[in-house]
Amino acid sequence: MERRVRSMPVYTYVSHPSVDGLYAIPSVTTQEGFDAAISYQARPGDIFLCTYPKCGTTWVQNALLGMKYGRPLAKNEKLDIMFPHLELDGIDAVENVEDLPRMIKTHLLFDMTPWNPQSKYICVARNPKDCFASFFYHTVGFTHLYHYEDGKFDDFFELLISGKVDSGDFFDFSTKWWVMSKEKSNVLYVLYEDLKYDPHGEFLRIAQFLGDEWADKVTKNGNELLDAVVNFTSFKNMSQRDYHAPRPAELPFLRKGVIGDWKNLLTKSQSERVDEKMEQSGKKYPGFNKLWDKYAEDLK
Ligand code: PPS
Repeated sequence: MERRVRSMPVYTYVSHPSVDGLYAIPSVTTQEGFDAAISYQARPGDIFLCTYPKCGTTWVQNALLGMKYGRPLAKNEKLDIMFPHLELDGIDAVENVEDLPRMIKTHLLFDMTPWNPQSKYICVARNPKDCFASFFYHTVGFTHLYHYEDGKFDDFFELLISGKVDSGDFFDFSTKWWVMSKEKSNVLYVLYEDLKYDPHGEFLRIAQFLGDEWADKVTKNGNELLDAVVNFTSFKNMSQRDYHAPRPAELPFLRKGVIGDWKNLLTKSQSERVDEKMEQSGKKYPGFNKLWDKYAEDLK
């Protein structure tokens, strides 16, 4: 029998007052699960890692856990248990984290994210073109979630550019968190590309944002822990571990981890459409469209 090729990944669609129409989330979640997740009451001290998918979440999760425990994740420890994904792993997984401060991953738009002025929110953003390329391979590779193993980039690009993928629109997500980082002292905005060029500087900035005790801890004994965190979260070292299995061997979760890989996937016209979206975002949120200018050479 001939296998049916899907033109769309499989998603669950949920509603939320902050979005027009429906919002796509991975198919393992239901509207009830989603509603329960976003009803989580953020506590003082909670650390939220707020990312659009494929922008460096797993990297920074490992770094934050490294700062918390002073060591890398052990082989028998599960990232999703120690640092649960709110809307995917559910509210119980978050409540079950006993060692405080709780660290919580989310891809939710700002208006959906549980808010507490005494929680901390770290947003990691990446240039949209590399994010889009990574998101395609993510969706093709997680067959049990999306059933999109035969997906074509040209089709998926149309979903990405119109915000119809799971976790919504890249530009809605990234602009709103950027604006909040300017307005609220408990929101920090970090670029994936800055992490690539200066992991020491950026992880120190994250530690300082979390508070003096974190900064003191990572810089003690001549930056001992900071150096260790940079080392064990290098792409090479993190690649020793199988994140979020099962995935096809040729599409590991830690795929390339570079700046500018989009050139191998997006056409000139797709690239120009992303540039156009950036320009529009800049008109609405002046400065946002300039965030990646310093990496223009790498991104060309
Ligand atoms: S997810 O599924 O949303 O949690 O994915 P996320 O972790 O945000 O993003 C995965 C991409 O980040 C790259 N990555 C890294 N790059 C550099 N250094 C390190 N240590 C690192 N860890 C993860 C990973 O390779 C994915 O990007 P691509 O471009 O697909 O390689």
